[in-house]
Amino acid sequence: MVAFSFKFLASVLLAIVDGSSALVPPSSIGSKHTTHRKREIAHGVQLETYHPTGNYETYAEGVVHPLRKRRGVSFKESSVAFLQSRLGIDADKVAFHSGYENDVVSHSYLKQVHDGIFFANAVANVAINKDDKVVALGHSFVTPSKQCSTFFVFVSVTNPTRSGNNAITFNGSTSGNVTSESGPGLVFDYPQDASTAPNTTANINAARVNNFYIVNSVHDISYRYGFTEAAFNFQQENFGKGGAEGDRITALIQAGSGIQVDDADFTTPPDGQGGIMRMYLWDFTSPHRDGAFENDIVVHENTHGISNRLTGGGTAVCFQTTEAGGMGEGWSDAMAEWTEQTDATIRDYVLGQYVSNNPAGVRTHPYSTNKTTNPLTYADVGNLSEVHNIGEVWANMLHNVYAALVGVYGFDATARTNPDSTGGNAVYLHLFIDALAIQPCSPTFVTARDAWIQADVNRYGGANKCLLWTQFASRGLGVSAQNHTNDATVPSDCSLFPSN
Ligand SMILES: *[C@@H]1O[C@H](CO)[C@@H](O)[C@H](O)[C@H]1NC(C)=O
Ligand SMILES: *[C@@H]1O[C@H](CO)[C@@H](O)[C@H](O)[C@H]1NC(C)=O
Ligand SMILES: *[C@@H]1O[C@H](CO)[C@@H](O)[C@H](O)[C@H]1NC(C)=O
Ligand SMILES: *[C@@H]1O[C@H](CO)[C@@H](O)[C@H](O)[C@H]1NC(C)=O
Ligand SMILES: *[C@@H]1O[C@H](CO)[C@@H](O)[C@H](O)[C@H]1NC(C)=O
Ligand SMILES: *[C@@H]1O[C@H](CO)[C@@H](O)[C@H](O)[C@H]1NC(C)=O
Ligand SMILES: [Ca+2]
Ligand SMILES: [Ca+2]
Ligand SMILES: [Zn+2]
Repeated sequence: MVAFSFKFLASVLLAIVDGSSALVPPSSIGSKHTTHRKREIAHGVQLETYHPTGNYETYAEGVVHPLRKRRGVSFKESSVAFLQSRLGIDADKVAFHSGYENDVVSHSYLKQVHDGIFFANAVANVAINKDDKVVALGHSFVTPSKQCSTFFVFVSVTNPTRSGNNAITFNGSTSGNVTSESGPGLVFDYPQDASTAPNTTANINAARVNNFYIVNSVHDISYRYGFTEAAFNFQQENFGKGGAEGDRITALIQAGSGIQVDDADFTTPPDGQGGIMRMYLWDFTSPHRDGAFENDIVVHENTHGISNRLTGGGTAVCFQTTEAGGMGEGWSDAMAEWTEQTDATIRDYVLGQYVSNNPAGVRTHPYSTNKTTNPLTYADVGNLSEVHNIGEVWANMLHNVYAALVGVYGFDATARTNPDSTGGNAVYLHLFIDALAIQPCSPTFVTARDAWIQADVNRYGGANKCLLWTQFASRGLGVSAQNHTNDATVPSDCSLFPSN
């Protein structure tokens, strides 16, 4: 979402667990940001949810698992055996939820079982590299003193106007009229007339086509970097390539006939159920402007689906805490920025300038490597409670990482279609996607940083270790950062690395 939190339509999750019951004691990260989230579920009704602390360990080149010497063992069995041995629990307490293998690691997403009952948010993820060694373990397993329940309310995804395998776009609502607009030869030429109302037939058609195009572009870019069928993406058909299908994105243009203004949102149900993007009109100008024409807002919304699906194995329930929800906003802004940078000159980036008719856009600061232009650091998170504000801190750290990678490796204009590119923008997007898949459920700034550094070991042999540490540390997320207290230190072997 651009202006308010996300996806509570899709999932209301109650996880009631005694804080002292964690199997492995929670780490010293003490702020409620990392374990709680308050949200309004009806007018005046607030719900505070608790989510077990996500413990996270990364192992650089990897550690052995108990089944490594046996032949014919699947990565699923290996990951279950590793979790059992690491936590000292029985096999019947662990169930395999989902998993897949990509070009650098295999991913297993596990859940805790007790007497055949699954624990909401008591999950684990294990990544095993091509050397058959475990490189990352995230878990929030708990002792079975109290039970958790999960409830999902789903909106049901069927009256097409603009449809394809990855997206279907409607005017207003899914009960909107069915019109056929594909011209001969698949020419989609629907010019916008910015001087007339956004809800003229011409402008609605233009908005639909633009939104459809951007959603398909995001599908194709993210697919090439690892958000595939097996990695729980959004497609109507999966062509036998794994994952659950029937879940393309439904995009509603001028949702609710454009009555709501100045916002956009995205609902992410689990893999196999379609994502819903709702775009609205913005009333900063006359005539009003349609969010479906602001490409970075479309990308921002779409990226909620990507981050929610990649983290935790397609369950889409891993960003429930305040900190994780905030970081979700950050990943969305960062991906939007990635699609808007066009060359090796790293410009400050501002989201939402068109709809707001304001060069400052809809965030508090431009994303910038300049600490005067954007002074946000990790410590600010402790003082922030609104998810978009928290997201700005994370997105700005990622902006700095992006700038440093492009500074070293240059910018490759083919990166959108060429994931084998060695350009800094391609390296960045690989780490972005890879890290989402190996980080724990309920990620924090600290665990998400660790996931980036581990992702770099997995794919690039750790070539960017010092670059990454230096950039995170420059914004307070150094080696000893915790509990929203800044730390600027980098590992000792990185101390001579240039900072910018
Ligand atoms: C974390 O910070 C909060 C607020 O500053 C403080 O109340 C809490 O005691 C701290 N926890 C730890 C473990 O340092
Ligand atoms: C739906 O569109 C068709 C033409 O595409 C038109 O004949 C019909 O009247 C429309 N229905 C409504 C309710 O607008
Ligand atoms: C366009 O929106 C205006 C209100 O903003 C409304 O009065 C008008 O009826 C709408 N036109 C169409 C074609 O829906
Ligand atoms: C869009 O939907 C509104 C009602 O939701 C309808 O009045 C309008 O005619 C539709 N416009 C187009 C171009 O389909
Ligand atoms: C950072 O931004 C400030 C304020 O715009 C400007 O004065 C300063 O020169 C900038 N620093 C660099 C290194 O560009
Ligand atoms: C957070 O707020 C407290 C109290 O207003 C203030 O003392 C502290 O400097 C703030 N921290 C940051 C990083 O802005
Ligand atoms: Ca899917
Ligand atoms: Ca823009
Ligand atoms: Zn958002």
